[in-house]
Order: sequence, then C-alpha cells, then structure tokens
Amino acid sequence: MMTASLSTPHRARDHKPYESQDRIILHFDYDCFYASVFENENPSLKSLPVGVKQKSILATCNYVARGKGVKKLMLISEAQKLCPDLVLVNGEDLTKFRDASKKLWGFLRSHSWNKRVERLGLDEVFMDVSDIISYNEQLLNPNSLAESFFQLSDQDPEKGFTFDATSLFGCTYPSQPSIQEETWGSPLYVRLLLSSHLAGYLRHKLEEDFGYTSTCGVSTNKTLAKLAGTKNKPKNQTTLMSLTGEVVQRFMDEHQIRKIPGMGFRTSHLVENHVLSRTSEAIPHDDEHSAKITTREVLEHPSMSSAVLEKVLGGPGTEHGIGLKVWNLLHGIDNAAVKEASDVPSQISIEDTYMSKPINTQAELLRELCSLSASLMRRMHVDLMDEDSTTESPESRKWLAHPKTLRLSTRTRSKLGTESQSRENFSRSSRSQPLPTFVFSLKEGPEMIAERLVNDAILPLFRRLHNERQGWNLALINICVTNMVLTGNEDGIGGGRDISVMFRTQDAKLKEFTVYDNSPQANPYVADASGLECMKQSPQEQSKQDSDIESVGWEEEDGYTHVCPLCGNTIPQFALPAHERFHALGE
Ligand code: DCP
Ligand code: MG
Ligand code: MG
Repeated sequence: MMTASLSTPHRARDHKPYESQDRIILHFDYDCFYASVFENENPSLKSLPVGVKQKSILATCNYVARGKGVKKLMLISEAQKLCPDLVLVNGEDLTKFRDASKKLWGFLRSHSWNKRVERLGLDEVFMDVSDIISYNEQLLNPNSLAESFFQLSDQDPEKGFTFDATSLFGCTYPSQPSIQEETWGSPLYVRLLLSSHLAGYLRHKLEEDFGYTSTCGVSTNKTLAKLAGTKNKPKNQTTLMSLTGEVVQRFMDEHQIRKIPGMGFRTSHLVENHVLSRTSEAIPHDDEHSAKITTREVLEHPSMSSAVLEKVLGGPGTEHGIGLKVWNLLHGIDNAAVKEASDVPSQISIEDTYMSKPINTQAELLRELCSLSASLMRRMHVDLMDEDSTTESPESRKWLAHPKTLRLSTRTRSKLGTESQSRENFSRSSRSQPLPTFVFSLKEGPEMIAERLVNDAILPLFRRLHNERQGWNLALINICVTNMVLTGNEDGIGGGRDISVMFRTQDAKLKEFTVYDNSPQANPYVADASGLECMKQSPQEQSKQDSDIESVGWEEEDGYTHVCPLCGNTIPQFALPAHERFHALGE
C-alpha cells in the first residue's frame, strides 16, 4: 500500500536545497550510436532495419528497426520474430565505436574554451559552455536580435554562426513555457536561449561533418541536462526552462526515481521500499509497483527529509552524506563539475571470456596470455602515443604517458549446490606489479614485447594467483596497465604527476552516473581499487565465439551492472526481464 497520497501532498519545503544557476551544461547522446557507426560505413543500411549483434543480444538497433518494435538489448531471436528482415551486423569488436567516439568528442572539445568536455561511456558527452555563453550574452544586441551572431572564438570575431535570437532553438520543457514579460530580459532566459542555439549548431555540425545525429539536453547542471535530453529523441534537443524553482521541481517530480542518473539501482530500490513500507528482501528487482515510484511520491512521503534518507540508505560501506546527496538529486540539484578531459585514458585493459570452455591447461593459458598481451601492446601504441608522428619511422614516435602498474585479473568458475539446483559461482581476483619498462621500447615489434611481457611478468603474476599447475577453470582473463604518468611530467623516479589520482577522482564522480551492485554476494565485476571495470558479456557464449572485449578506462560502458545469479553475466538493468526469459526458455 502506498503511504503517500497525491491528494494530500506533504512536503518539507523549508528543507528545499538551493543551487545557483550560473552554469550552462550541454549533454549530447548520439542516436543509436553503434548502428550509426555501421550506417556511416555503409550508407545503404540507413533505410533498412539494422541490429548490432553482440553474441545473442542486440547491443542496439537503428530507428528503422525500432519502428518495427525492436528494442535495444533484446535477444536476437526475439528481435527476428518481430522484424524478420532485420539486418544484423556484428558489433563485438569495439574498436570502430571507440574511434568514432574519440573523433566526435575531439570535435566537441575543439569548440570548448574551458576544456570541460567529459565523456560518459562511448556515446555521451557533457560540455560546460558557461564561459562561451557569458561571452556571447555580452555581445547580444537587443535592437537586432533576429540577425544575431554567435561567436565561437574570443580571438577571432568572424568565427561563429548567425542565428535568430528572438526565439529558442529546438524543444523546451515545459513545451510552452509561460514567458512573462520580465523573464524575457532575465539573464537566465538569455543564457538558455543562447545555449539552445549553440547546441543546435553543434548538433548540426556533428551530422553534417561526421554523419552522426544526436540528442541534446540543455540545462544548468549535469543531471538536469542529461534528463532533459531524454525528453525528445532522436535527432532533437530540449532546453529545461528553469526560470523558476517550480519548473525544476515539476520536471524532477515526473521522473521515476530509478531513471534519475546517479540514483543507482540499490539506492532507488531502498528508497522505493521505504516509500512502499516494504522490507528489502520482500521486493523482487523487477517489481512493477516499485518501478513506478516517482520523485513526487518520495518527496510527499510523510516526514521525508535528507536525514530520513540518510537513515534509509546509510550503513556500513555506504558513502557518507548519501542522504543529502539523494535529497539534492530529487530536487534537481547536482553540483558535480564537468571534468576536464585528458588526451590519455586512465587505464587500458584487454580481456577475454571463456564461459563455455574454461581455460585449464598450460598450453591454452600461454596461447591466451600471448594473444591478450599482444592486443594490449597494440592498444597502448594507439592510445598512448603521439598521433602526429605516425607517418614517421616507428622509432621517432613518442609516448604521451607511461602506465606504471601491470595488473592481471582472472575469474574462475566452480559449481555450487546440489546437482538439481546447481549454480555457478564466480570469483575474481587480481595481482599487480610495476610494469616493466621494456614495454616502451620502440626497437622491437609489439608481438616480441608481448611475448617477453608474458614470460617476465604476466606468468609470475598468474602463479601468485593460482598455485595449481592446471585445472583452474578460468572463465575470464584480464590484463590491464594503469597508474598513468604523463611523460612530460616525469622527472626521475616517483617525480612524475600521477594522473591516476585525477582519474580516481573522476571515477568517484562517474559513480554518480553508474549503477553499482554492491550486494554482498560478491559481484564478480565490482571494481577494484583502480576504479571502474567494464564487463559486458552476453550469456551462453560458445567458446569459438569468445572474443576480446577491450575496456579502456574512460571509455567503458558503465551504468549497467547487474550480475545474473544463474550465469554470472553482467546484464543491464533494463535487460533483466529479457535475460530472465532467456534462462526460462532453456539453455
Ligand atoms: N551499449 C551496449 N550495451 C549496453 C548499453 C549500450 O553495447 N548495455 C552500446 C550500444 C549503444 C551505445 O552503447 O549504441 C550507446 O548506448 P545508448 O543507450 O545511448 O543507445 P543508442 O545510442 O544505441 O541509442 P539511443 O538513440 O537510444 O541513444
Ligand atoms: Mg545514444
Ligand atoms: Mg547513451
């Protein structure tokens, strides 16, 4: 039973937090990103329903397919039933998505003045454009609004675009904002108006110059911008007209709390249970009633406050002040800064899964380690070396950063329980050591170095993880280099600036947009001290289908971590029902 009623609203209004609205944040999300990468490669796909396959699941599908009922993360078999002419393309190798993502981010970053342009996953970018907007606000001429010019550079007055400043570009929330006489002149209105035109221009360029359509949210913080963007998809943009506090609250009130970035699955679940006066254990994860709990219902719940939320959410192992953080989020308040991006990733890791044919012999192990190590070396050369010198001889290229630590992680598989209810148990463990400096040599090819790395460092790490000579039942091997130190900042041992510290702060911030499963039944994918782990596997792999899944620090897909108790795979929250059906159908 609901304990709050919409007809008798109760709100602790005096505790309503406040946030200044000085910033302007744009949030871009590319439309059906992986599918668009394939469409750009092969434009004839644009008119066909296209699904991007990763093992037995659709990572995404284009909007033609969506028009036929196909959805992201659907099982291929289910999608084919709905759309027999679905064109399937294989999206297991992430290289081209990563490259496209980097290119688009580079474009957006080239338009930033403060360089606060932050990627989230492969297809989302936050951009803090407060400085550009402030500058253009000063230039606006009230006497010729219809022929305004937006300056994209504070150095070159001719670099920019013309626009009509008598109206906003794109959609707004509310869709028809009641603009009072005085709001026309209000600085926030002018800033939002300018931002809507900047967002429109950048989206237009992303499409014209690179072939990617996108959806954009425009607002005064990251959470609001990200949520605003979801209002009109695809190929559109939405500006949140937060001219009064009521608009922001009304906007937040409508959202189911699970859909608010940063709430996380566990947090939403606990708050939902509190609102429904139910105990944690009683609620299945996909409970329909809890899924619909909105911000309004939470805030109208009797005696709701940040202190109550702290009680509901706090406890051992939780972040201090979580109650206040969630209280703020429910009011649309989010002080998190858009992070300045670095040219190098925080870590590079390469992994492979062996779900259906675990690794058990020395020969198999050596083969896999050499192949992973060679992929790692190739990736390091692409991501950590100076791009401008690629045409020159390999020896003249320069390292932009040196990772200092090598980490090997493995996951083993063992059966638990009786025959009739046997379940698989997965445990992940890692060992690290300093990365040998010979990996930076440019005299030998990556393959040679990879082999030496296996013999000199990876095998010894492996022996520290596993005593047995064989029969390990390895379901996953991950090799990672981390603790990046920018080369320009190295001055002798320990003298460099360890940018991993910066990234660790970034990762901590990223958590706000990441669903973590902190359940005590040891999520095998929970990140270790270095930050996020990227694990994306579809169920039921056949060993021949097992493919390298690379995760590169900042480019990881995040926010989708739920571990299936039956197969141990990481399943996105919204794909859980499909995944359960998959098991129910028999394996
Ligand atoms: N992705 C994935 N596995 C997930 C979630 C996402 O492989 N569990 C990949 C495929 C998507 C890309 O990340 O193309 C971006 O994710 P989005 O959720 O933004 O989905 P799309 O960009 O495909 O579609 P939309 O137009 O809804 O943004
Ligand atoms: Mg997208
Ligand atoms: Mg996205």
